Amino acid sequence: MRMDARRFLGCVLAGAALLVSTGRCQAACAGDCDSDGAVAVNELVAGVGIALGSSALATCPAADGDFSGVVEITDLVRAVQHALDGCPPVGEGALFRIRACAHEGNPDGQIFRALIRDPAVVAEAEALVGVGHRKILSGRLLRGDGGFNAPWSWNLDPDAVGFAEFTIELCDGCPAFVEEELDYWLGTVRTYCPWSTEVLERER
Ligand SMILES: [Ca+2]
Repeated sequence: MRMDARRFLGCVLAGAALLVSTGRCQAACAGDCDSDGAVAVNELVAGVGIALGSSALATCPAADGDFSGVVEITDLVRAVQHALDGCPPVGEGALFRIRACAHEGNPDGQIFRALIRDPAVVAEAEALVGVGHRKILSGRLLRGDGGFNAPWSWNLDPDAVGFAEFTIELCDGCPAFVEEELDYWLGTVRTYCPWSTEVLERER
C-alpha cells in the first residue's frame, strides 16, 4: 500500500511540477501550507511527507484537506487539483442541516448547521442529502454560532470544512458534548467530526 502510494504520488508530483499555480483562495485552501492563496510544488511535497509519516501534520495543517486528522491520498489529490486549477473561489456558501448521534432511543438525534463555501464540498454535501450516514462531516471549530448554528455556541469554519471517509477518533462526539466542554473542544481538539453525520437538507 505504501509503495503504491509513493508511485502514485511520484506521478502526480511530476505532472504538477510542470505547472505554475496562480489561483487565489482563502486561508483554508487544501494544500496551501503558507496561506498565500496558491498551492506550490514545495507544498505538495510537504503534504506527501506528512502522508508518508516523515513529517508531522503540524508542519502543514492545510495538507489535511478533509480535516480528518491525517493526510491521505484524497487530501493529496485535492491539493494537486488546487495546484493545477487554483484554489476554490470564495462564495457566500450553502447552508446544510446536519444530524448527528441519532440512535434507537433518539432517532431525531441532534441537529446542527454547517455553512460550506468551497463549491466542491458543497457539491459533495448535496450528493449526501437524504442518503443517511455515509461520510463524516469534519471541520475546524470556532466560538459562537457564526450566525447560522444557533442554539449552539460553536460553529464549523465555513472555509475549513469537508467530508471524510474516516477520521481520527478524538474529534468524534455529539453536538451537546462540544457545547458542554467548549473550551476543551476549541482549545485542544479544535476539530469536530461527528462519525454519525447525516446530511438532511440544504436550507439555502
Ligand atoms: Ca485527511
